[in-house]
Amino acid sequence: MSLYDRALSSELTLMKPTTLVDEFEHYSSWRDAVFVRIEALRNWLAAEELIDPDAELRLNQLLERLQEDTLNVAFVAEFSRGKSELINSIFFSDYRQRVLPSAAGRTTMCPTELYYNPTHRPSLRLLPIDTRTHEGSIADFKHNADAWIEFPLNLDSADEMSAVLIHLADTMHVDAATAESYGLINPNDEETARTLTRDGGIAIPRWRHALINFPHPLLKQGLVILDTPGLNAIGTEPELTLNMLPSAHAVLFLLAADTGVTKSDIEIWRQYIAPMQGASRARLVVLNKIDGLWDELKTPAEIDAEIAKQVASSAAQLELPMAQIFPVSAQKALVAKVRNDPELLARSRLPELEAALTQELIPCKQALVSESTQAAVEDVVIKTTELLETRLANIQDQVDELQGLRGKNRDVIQAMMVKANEDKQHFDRGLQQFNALRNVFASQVESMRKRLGMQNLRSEVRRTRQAMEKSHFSYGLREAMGHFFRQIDSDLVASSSIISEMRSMMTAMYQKFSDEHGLAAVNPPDHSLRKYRKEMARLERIFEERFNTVFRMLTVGQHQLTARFFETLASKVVQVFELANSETESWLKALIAPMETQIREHKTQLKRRLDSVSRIHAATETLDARIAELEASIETVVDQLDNLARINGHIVDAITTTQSRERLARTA
Ligand SMILES: Nc1nc2c(ncn2[C@@H]2O[C@H](COP(=O)(O)OP(=O)(O)OP(=O)(O)O)[C@@H](O)[C@H]2O)c(=O)[nH]1
Ligand SMILES: [Mg+2]
Repeated sequence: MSLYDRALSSELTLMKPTTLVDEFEHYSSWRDAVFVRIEALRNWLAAEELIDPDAELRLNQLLERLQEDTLNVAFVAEFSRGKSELINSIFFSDYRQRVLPSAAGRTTMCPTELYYNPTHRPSLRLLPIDTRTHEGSIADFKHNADAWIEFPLNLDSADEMSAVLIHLADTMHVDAATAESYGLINPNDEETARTLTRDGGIAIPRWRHALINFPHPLLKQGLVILDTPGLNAIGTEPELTLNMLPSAHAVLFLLAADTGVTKSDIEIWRQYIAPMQGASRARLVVLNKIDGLWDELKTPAEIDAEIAKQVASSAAQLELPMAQIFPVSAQKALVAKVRNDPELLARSRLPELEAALTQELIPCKQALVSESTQAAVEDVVIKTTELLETRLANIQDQVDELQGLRGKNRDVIQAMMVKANEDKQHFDRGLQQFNALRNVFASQVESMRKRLGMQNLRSEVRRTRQAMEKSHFSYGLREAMGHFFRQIDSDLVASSSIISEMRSMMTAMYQKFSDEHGLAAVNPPDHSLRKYRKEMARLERIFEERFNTVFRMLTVGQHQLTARFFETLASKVVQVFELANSETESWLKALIAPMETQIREHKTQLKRRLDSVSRIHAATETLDARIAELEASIETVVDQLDNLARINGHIVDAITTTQSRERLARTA
């Protein structure tokens, strides 16, 4: 049993687990239950041979997403506001001491991600700062284990762990030119002049990024915590602002009661946090260090009034409702948890923040997951039900037809055979039209892939990179980037129009098959590239902002900086395009696959009908035997429909049970 587990089990006997741990576990078990039931659906569909490749792909993707589901919480603020201390007190108090280094002045020197990956040993991994001069974003480096320096974490010794984690605060001394080449200082900046030492050198972070793999119960369930250093480093690591903060499900922004809301607090808030919008995102503002206001000469009521005053003025400055600001003392909360002092814990007001975090974060996340899960499952279930119902109706028709033959003479049977044959031929002609449509689609898909494909994008990136290298004035750089974004947008617009054209052609085809051959009229799925265009516009805005602040004055170092910024931006654009591509490819499958399934089904039924009439005509089979056979298959299909509805019901139950429980809890 590790020290950690021991600490946890004694914790369990001493006090109730915090609500956040509780709710998170609850969420995870909800997700596991949903997973198991969707897996059951997929397996059943496969066993009954009712799954088409598109549905199989979608269900597998859904299962994968549920398994890899993470919940990202980022802590952002100017330095020394107490981010690391707050993380210690919310998540690591079980360790009964500080896990992350937290001290006066700048402490955390690089963005730090805490997560748990069971296939890797508990460790601290550090990416050296000089990788800033190499090509590749942090996301790229994550795939390259050799780029990192790894320290194992000994879970049995809190002291040893703290000794290792102190590396998060490592700095090193370099000359100004080196710091500039890493993009860490701006030589035109007053601040830089002030920070240079007498020999012209400067202390810079030793690491660019840190990964902590740690088996905390919450991290095991998929929580990912992002601790960030103060403003300077935020501004200079583009990936933080491009990628990590926008993908966080919740952001905690910290202020400190001892400093009040400073100019740089407001800057960070306006530039990085306020623009992040969307219902799926929780944003909490924390006013930390309220213990500084615990004046022993004042009454509790006076202290409360003082805290309320600070909350009100912070709210006014950030233009937020007061209820969105949580006054706490991270440090006293940590002490209270370590000493098991409920009175001090209550005074630290951390429980209120934890409750708000729990209430905002988990329901937001759960709503998102259940929405997308429900939509995907519903789609597969509806398509399968339609298929089975068509099959049922077809068999029923055949039974009726055969029953009508009782007591009829051979001439009538002969006529029926002719009719069945005609129907089959008519359908085969329809099929030829469908095949022609597929050929048209093939050439449309090809021209779309030329626009949207990765090859096109990569050569666009190359062209822009060359144009940037050639230009020595900021005007040229800006022009090259502007051209890059315009080109991408026009590719997206062209692809969008191909998509809508294909969709309307498919709609017409479904209508035709439904009118002429009685196939179910399916509404082909819609697909839009709008969100990718929006994302590109966002990236362009970030570029513009950065250009206006940092790149306007173009020194040699700045030129390198711009180039590196472009690399990060380009790798993000590549990522977005990869997403757009894979989504478009799955849409293409979803556009065509259901029609193919229906056609295959209809063809089988037509052939079966012709077979049975022919066999009866040739007197190789009696009418009654054939009808009995068909009735047996009706029973099979009816059973399948029942089972499908039952399995779907299980999934819906799994998704909704907990939600209503949560709603009850919230309204109670
Ligand atoms: N009095 C008081 N001090 C606190 C509180 N929270 C943090 N501190 C102190 O403030 C200092 C900075 O805390 P950190 O946790 O290192 O702050 P940070 O935001 O992570 O700072 P950087 O890592 O430098 O960006 C430390 O000395 C903490 O002990 C609090 O609630 N009350
Ligand atoms: Mg810190």
